[in-house]
Amino acid sequence: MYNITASMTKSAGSIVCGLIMMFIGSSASALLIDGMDGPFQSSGTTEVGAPISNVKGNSGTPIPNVLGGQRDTLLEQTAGNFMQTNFEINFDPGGTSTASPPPTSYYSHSNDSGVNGTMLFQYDGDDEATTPPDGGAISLNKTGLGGVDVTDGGLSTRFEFAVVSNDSANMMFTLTVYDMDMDEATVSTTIPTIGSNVQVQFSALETDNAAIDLDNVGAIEIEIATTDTAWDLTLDGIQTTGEPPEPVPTMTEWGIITLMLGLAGAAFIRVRRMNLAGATSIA
Ligand SMILES: [Ca+2]
Ligand SMILES: [Ca+2]
Ligand SMILES: [Ca+2]
Repeated sequence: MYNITASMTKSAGSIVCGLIMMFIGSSASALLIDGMDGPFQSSGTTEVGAPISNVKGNSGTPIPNVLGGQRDTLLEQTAGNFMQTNFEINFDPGGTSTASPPPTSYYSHSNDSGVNGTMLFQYDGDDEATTPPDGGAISLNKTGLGGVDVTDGGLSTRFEFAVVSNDSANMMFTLTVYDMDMDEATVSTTIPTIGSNVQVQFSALETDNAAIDLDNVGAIEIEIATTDTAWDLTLDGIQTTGEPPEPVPTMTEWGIITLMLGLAGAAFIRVRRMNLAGATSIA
């Protein structure tokens, strides 16, 4: 038989839990920009004055774990002719995995001795042919993402870059965000040489341009560059994340919680009495 009193106890408990969760805030949220997964993607050998663009994903076959389904890259060697600068996505450290793609994949950039090369990642939706012309630059569609909310409903507070390894003390990330009404904001930050994540706070972008609308983003660009040669860098992904604010309940809200706790307690006592009464009658 449906036990309405027990049901009331459960419902009251659920409401109280819900109210408490609502007032203390929910768990952290995250929006993935690039998981550095998906189909293998790499550059060929390049040299100074011959940048290599490379695109993965289009409207027919968007690649997974990439905002907008397409990753546009531009690799440009800036020093050291006849030696190689290159990158791989789906890089398998140690090359030990037989799975394809490997279970843990990364973006890895390496430069030979005496070589320097810059890297540009562009997340601007499906705007490129999958096979751009050799040496051709990638184009930027500032509204290609169509108005993505990178704050994830206000829960995220920063961009975060998962750094696996970096051997250049002068490694710089430059993040540029474009919104749908043609504002843009740029922040540069140094990447530590020890393996720790790099964070770019939304507030830093808003300081650069107060008109930037992070809840209405049209494109994102990330440039990686350093003055050093022979640098190597491995990244595991790019996302937005952040702990939500934790509002303190007002006196009225505390009153509602107290009332609901009282109702739940009363219902619990009622169920206990009914159960005890039942046990007595059986005996
Ligand atoms: Ca694109
Ligand atoms: Ca593009
Ligand atoms: Ca704006």
